[in-house]
Amino acid sequence: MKISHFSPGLFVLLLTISTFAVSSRAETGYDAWLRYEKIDDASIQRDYDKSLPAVVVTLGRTEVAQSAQNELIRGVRGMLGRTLRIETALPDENAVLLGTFDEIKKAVPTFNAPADLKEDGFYLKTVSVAGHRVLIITAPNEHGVLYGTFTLLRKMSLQEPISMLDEMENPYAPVRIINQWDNPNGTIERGYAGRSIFWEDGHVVKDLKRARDYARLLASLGINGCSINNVNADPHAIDSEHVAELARVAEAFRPWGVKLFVCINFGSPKSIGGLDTFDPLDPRVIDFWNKKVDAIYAAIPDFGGFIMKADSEGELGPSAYGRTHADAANVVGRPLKAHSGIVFYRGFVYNHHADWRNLKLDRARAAYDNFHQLDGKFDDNVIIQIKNGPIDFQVREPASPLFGGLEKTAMAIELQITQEYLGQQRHLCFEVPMWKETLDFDLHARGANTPVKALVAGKVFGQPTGGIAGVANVGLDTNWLGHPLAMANLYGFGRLAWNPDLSSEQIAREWTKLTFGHDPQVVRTISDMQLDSWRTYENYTGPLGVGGLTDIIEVHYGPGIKSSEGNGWGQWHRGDTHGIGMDRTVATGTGYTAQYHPPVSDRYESLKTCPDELVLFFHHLPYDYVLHSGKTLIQHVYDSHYEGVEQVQKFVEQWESLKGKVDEQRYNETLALLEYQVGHAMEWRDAVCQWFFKMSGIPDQYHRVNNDPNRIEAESMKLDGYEIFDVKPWETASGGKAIRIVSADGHGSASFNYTGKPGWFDLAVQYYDQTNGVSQYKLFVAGQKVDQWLADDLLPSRNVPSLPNGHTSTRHTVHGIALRPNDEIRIDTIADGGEKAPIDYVEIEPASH
Ligand code: GCW
Repeated sequence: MKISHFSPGLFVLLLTISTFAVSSRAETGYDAWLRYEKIDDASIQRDYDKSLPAVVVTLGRTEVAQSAQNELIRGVRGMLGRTLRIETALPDENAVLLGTFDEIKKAVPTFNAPADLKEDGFYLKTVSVAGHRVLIITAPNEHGVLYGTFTLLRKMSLQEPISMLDEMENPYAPVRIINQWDNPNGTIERGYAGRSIFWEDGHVVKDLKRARDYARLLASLGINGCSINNVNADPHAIDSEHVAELARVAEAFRPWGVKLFVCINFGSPKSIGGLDTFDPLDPRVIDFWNKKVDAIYAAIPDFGGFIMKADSEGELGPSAYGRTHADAANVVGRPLKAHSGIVFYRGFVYNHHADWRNLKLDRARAAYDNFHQLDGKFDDNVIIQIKNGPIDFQVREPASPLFGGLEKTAMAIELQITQEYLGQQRHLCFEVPMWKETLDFDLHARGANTPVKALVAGKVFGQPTGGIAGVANVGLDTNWLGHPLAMANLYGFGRLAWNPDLSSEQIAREWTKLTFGHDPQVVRTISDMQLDSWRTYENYTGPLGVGGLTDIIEVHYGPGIKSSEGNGWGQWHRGDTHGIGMDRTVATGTGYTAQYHPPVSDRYESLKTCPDELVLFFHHLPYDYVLHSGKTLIQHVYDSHYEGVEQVQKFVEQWESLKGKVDEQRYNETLALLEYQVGHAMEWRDAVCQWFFKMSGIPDQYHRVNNDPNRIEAESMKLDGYEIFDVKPWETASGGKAIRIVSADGHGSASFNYTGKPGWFDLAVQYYDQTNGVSQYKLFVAGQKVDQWLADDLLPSRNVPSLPNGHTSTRHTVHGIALRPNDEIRIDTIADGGEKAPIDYVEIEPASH
């Protein structure tokens, strides 16, 4: 027996080591997709040992060239456990050779660079030189060499063959930039993963390690620019004191070929320049911007340029002087041009004091109405940065018609990686399939075959520049974005910025392998979860293109269905007792559909052709309207919300099937988040369904809505130290009411007697976990304490007004409780600070495990 060669002790030891390697190594997520995990497949390891030379020669002397070399050494050491030997000239053996075309040509005169490589593109080619195999990583510029190196390492991490390489890649578009909405005080607008990695206390942080590591992550995807301050810009970010600090960030980015960009405040000439005006046509203002730009370039010679939000949501802009957006963009763009800098001027301009009673007004029209008429007036280093949809990063929007409305102006599409309206990295929501729909959407801007991706890359109307911008908002959380699965969005953004033709499936699978390894079950399960997650989120939040039904006033997280109505923000859905949806038709509505080219305009204008998924974006419809699917609108709302919750419950099961196959730390973190998501999805479902039921008066054909036989409302329990109160908005509590402690000593108790059959059950307590206190909860069954917990979560994300509502509603489930008729179920609580241990209801379900 072969086994007899092993001593039993050794066998046990080997087993322990191998299980240890798979399951219990804690991983924080800091390394993201650049883990360079040791390749454990022996045949692949052998193959790489053979095909990868032992020597690396880097011909360039720049910092970027050095980064490429160091990265190659780091990656190979991680994956193969070997340290490449550095030589300065081609050795008398096989080698990896890194250099630009010019450099390679000198070292290998027979080498022919492919003619069709563009800036930042690269070429991986195995050649034979003096009988030795040389793996060349080359490009027209050093950035391309770095991107080629990362690509080779990604191939190895994906365990793809590398023995005879002959591959060339060009980026789809020149602009591939990240925006961070960080404030100098260290907070991040719409950031859900901790404080800024760049700023603290009004200054750039001293230790820029995180900034350097971030630049490396970005470079690994081919991203070449990053802005580091909020578009709602503090003017001081570019005063003389801060320019010196910005230079340090540029220095941290430089080795990774990432250019620094800064957001500017259009009022700067006045607020920091000492002028009494910021009129873009005033010679003193022109002089201010010229000098400011020169001063920045004196400190940062490779500075990328500015990003500008003007005349939007209270930010100052050219309208103060009756000037145009073109005047504003050009006055800052001209001095930049002398240094090859660019200005991104945001298309996100709309009136947030609009009259909601006027049914002809429409925020969706704003970007096109503002910018279409200025086409041709912008200088060629001005890029109009346009959000993917016409409103504001909602869960489902059509592509912005402005992409098809500018023929003589450079554009970039702005995507939001940070999940502002998509669950704020508490919910799993992989955005790539959503972005793909927009990028691939044919706007028919010049006949057929003019997808958004081609328009923004300048390919349709021959613009020299353009591309893609992503609002990432990574923070100090160790894993960058908070949720262990959320980095798939940053990865996916970068991959699409480089190549928008990649499929969502490919991106999901790549990311999963790089992040969690190659176990086929792990790869399949996590990719499936990611790929289903956006539609799942849409299902339990906002249906049929109506928008998110999210509370739009403050935190943009939980439900708050009427918050969009009756105010000037313009995210109206016009839901009332008759029907819901914005009439954006030419025939009877706001005329928005006319901003699209035919046949797109016709498709949206007519109910016959308008797709269900966007029907409420374009049409106001009665609740009993029958969709193309054959369902009534109202039944679709009910069904999709119940399905959505079931899908999240399935995510939990899918994830649990990976126990032992994913390291414990990320396994546990993700499981906790998914379980939380189930409870919050239920809150969403119930809020939306209750609201639609009340408005429409039409019952759910399957009798689920407002009919929860297993639910005991807190307001119906026996209360001690508690009072009943109306939750606002009403739909965010079951039945509109909940209870909160009012006793002087802060203690409360709520109880009821179980009346059902004996058996095993799960008990779920739906309560509100605010940020302004840590209440204590103890659950007793027939006098026996079965669980206790603290309401110590910071929902949704640390910095919200803390009230019992759709943002803070959360669920605690105790599994496997034996109940007998007449058992008393009691919750004893202690309030803390402003959090009065609020409870919405208890639900008793047959035990799931
Ligand atoms: O979606 C909205 C956000 C604002 C943001 C604005 C914008 C930076 O709620 O927080 O401000 O968009 O994109 O300018």
